Amino acid sequence: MAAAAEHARRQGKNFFVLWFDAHPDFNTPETSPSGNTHGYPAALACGIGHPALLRVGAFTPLLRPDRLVQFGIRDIDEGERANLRRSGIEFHEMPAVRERGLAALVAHTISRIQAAGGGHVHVSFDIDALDPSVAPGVGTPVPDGLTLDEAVDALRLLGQSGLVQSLDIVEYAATQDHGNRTAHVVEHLLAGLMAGREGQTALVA
Ligand SMILES: [Mn+2]
Repeated sequence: MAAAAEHARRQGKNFFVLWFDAHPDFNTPETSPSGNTHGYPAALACGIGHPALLRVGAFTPLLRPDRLVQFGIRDIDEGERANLRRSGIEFHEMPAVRERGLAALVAHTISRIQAAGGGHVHVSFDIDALDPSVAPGVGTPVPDGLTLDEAVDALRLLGQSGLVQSLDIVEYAATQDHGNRTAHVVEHLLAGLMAGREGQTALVA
């Protein structure tokens, strides 16, 4: 994300992050019950957290809080929720995703970004956004996640938008996987994004 933010700045583009995850990863050392730095990166990207960790990128903040949108969230710590609210982060928890539909939420976000003049959209996809029955190969499974169809449809829309310039798919835990099932799911996710990018140059890191 730090590298993508730096690239976007060099191109003179506004930097947006669309974050798919069961977890907001918006803790700070003060709010984290576990003290696990794994729960910090979204907050750090927005310039919130321990000074030593804020130095990971070339500059800080990497990202304006109003340019971060999170989907599929269903495991939030209390202090973390307060951090999200204070920063004004738009985050869509699973009940809202079920009610409005992931594709509709993503389509709305795409329109908003286009209306703001577009920019560099980075997609950060934590595999635990998916339901553990779909993708068991993750370190921190949380029930009631996205279906594979929901995720692939959303990524296809993002591919079609032409806005996505960089992508990470994270948290694959091979030792937790059942016969490569989750690895194949990741292939479907990538295929969804690329299907929407017909005629465009693939730029995936
Ligand atoms: Mn996660």
